[in-house]
Parts: sequence; C-alpha cells; structure tokens
Amino acid sequence: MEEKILSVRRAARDAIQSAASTLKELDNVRVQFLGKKGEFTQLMKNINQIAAEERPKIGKLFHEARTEIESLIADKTAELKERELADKLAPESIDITLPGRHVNAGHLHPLTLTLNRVKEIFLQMGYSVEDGPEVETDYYNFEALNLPKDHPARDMQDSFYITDDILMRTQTSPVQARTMERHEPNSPIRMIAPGRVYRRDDYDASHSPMFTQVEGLVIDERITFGDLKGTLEYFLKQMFGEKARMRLRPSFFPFTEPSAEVDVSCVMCGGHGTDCKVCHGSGWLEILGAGMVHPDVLSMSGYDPKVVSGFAFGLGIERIAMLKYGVDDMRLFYDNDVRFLNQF
Ligand code: 2NL
Repeated sequence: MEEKILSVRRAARDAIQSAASTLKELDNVRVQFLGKKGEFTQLMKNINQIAAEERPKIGKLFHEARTEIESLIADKTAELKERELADKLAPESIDITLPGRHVNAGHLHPLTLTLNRVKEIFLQMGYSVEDGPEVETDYYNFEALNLPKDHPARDMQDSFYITDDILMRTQTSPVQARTMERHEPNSPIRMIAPGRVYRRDDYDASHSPMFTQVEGLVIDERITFGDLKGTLEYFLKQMFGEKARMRLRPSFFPFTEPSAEVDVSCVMCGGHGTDCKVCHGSGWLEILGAGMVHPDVLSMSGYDPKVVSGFAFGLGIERIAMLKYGVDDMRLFYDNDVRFLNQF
C-alpha cells in the first residue's frame, strides 16, 4: 500500500511537470488524480483492507501525498494563467519610445490672423461685430451713405453691378446703415463690420478687385473728434506696439465731416525715414480713413443729428497684414502657395 501511494504521488508529480502545458491539460490531470473517480480516491477505497494499526501511518502518507499534489496543481495553475496572459498581451505591446508620425496640421490664413486680432482689440473695448450681405442694393451701398445718384464714385466703371440697382458692396458701410435702422432711434451703437468688399480695380502688388475691410461706427450723445482720436491711437498701439505713433491729415469722404486720413509711424524704420523702403523715407504709413459721421447719414438711418453724434473709420486688413508681416505683394495672400502660407 505504501508503494502504491508513493507511485501515484510520483505519477501525479510527473504529469503536472511535463504533460500539463495548458490550463485545459492541467485540469485533465487534476480530474485524473483528484477527481471523484481519480486515482487518489481509488486508493482510499481499499483502506478497510489495511490492518488497523497500519492505518494512521498510511492515512498520514496518503494525506501528505494528496496535499502536495493539490498545492502543485494550484502553483501550476497560477503559473499557466500568468503565461497565458503574457502570451495574449505580447502582440498588443507598443514601443512607447518610437518617434510619433508627423501630423500636417493646418493653421489660420495670415489675413484671418490679422482680422482676428483687429476684432479682439475692438471686442475688448465693448464693440459688437456685425455682419451683412456682400450683394447690396444701391440704396444701402451709396444712397444711405450720402453718395447721391450723380456722385462719381457710383460710376459703372468703378463697381461690379449685378443689375441697375444691385451691386457687390464696395465697402462694409451698408452693414452700419442696416444696423442703425434696426436700432431704436438715437440709441447708442459701438460696432465693427468686417467683410469682403469689391471694386473694379487693377490686380497688382497693392490693389485687388476684392479685399477685406473693417469699418467701425460709434454713435452716442456727445461723441467727439477726441473720442475718435483716442480710440484709433489705442487701436494702433495695440496692433503695432506701444511705440507706434499716430498722425491725422485732413481729407474728404462723402459720409464723414470732418474727415481725416490716419497715418501710423513706420513699422519698419520706427518713423526715422532715412533709406526706408517701406515708408519711402517719409517715416509715416497711411493706414486708415476716418471722420465724424455726416449729419445726413445719421438722419437717413433714423438718428437725430441734433441729439447724437458719431465717429466712423475704415481700414483694409490686407494693408495691415502686409505691414505687420512685412509682405510686399498683396497677391501673395490670394495665391494660396503653401510655401508662403507655411511661414505664418
Ligand atoms: C477707408 C475709409 C471710411 C467710413 C469709412 C462710415 C460708415 C458710416 C458712416 C460714416 Cl455708416 N462713415 N465709414 C468713414 C470714414 C472712412 O473708410 O479708407 N477705407 C478703406
């Protein structure tokens, strides 16, 4: 009997050691030795044939053998489970030290960057950003802005007409006229109107039949030319830096009176002028047009010029972007050459 127990014990050890290389095989081994009809169970069936005085010794031997095999199976189960998990994870492993694949992310167009900055500056001052149609009626594009029917700016040669009465807007002022009409008469307005405008111009380094304009309009009681100066000076310093200086020259626009051309000290030479290619030696760059809103423009859109006054201005985003980034040909903004665009 002793021999039998030891031989089953040895057979079980060998089976666990060699035969069982998967959990399934190991479980077969467990059934074979420890199961209901397993070899250990069979051994004990014969215990009553053993002499009574031998039984404690045999029982002890049997218990030791069975306990060892149970613990070997438990150890092997843990080992196989670990190996199966490792095998499953191996093909899924990634090398986190590999360099990443380059992603060609796009970016904003220089004109969009410039326009965003202009918007940001005026939004900080409490202005709203208004939008309107690019195809306009003669009334909003000209009439409401004090450009009567016989005005030279309304020449067919200068604008893109769709019909006698409908044209591509030549400025964004019609947006302001529409905004004023929408407001309660004499209620305050602080707005900018950015957008594309169209004129029958040449296409060269400094002209384009389509460009991006931003116009601004402020209306309230007691708005003065001083408010206009302070606002534009603040804007120019925000846009071109604290060192930028501003200069006004008298000018004429049909929709403002008085009117002014606004210059900024040259972004290239800082106003020095000498040998400067950007300002051609003058030290100044023309950057925008502005003025006090003409009383007739106010009254045509429902405001009373005896109660309120206002200032307005207009600037070209292309020109500001050219100065800000040192671009000497406006056409580069429209060619969409990635060698140019990637530089921003
Ligand atoms: C320029 C000059 C300007 C305005 C635009 C304006 C609009 C209303 C009333 C009065 Cl609703 N004025 N706009 C005023 C002065 C100048 O633009 O050089 N633009 C590129």
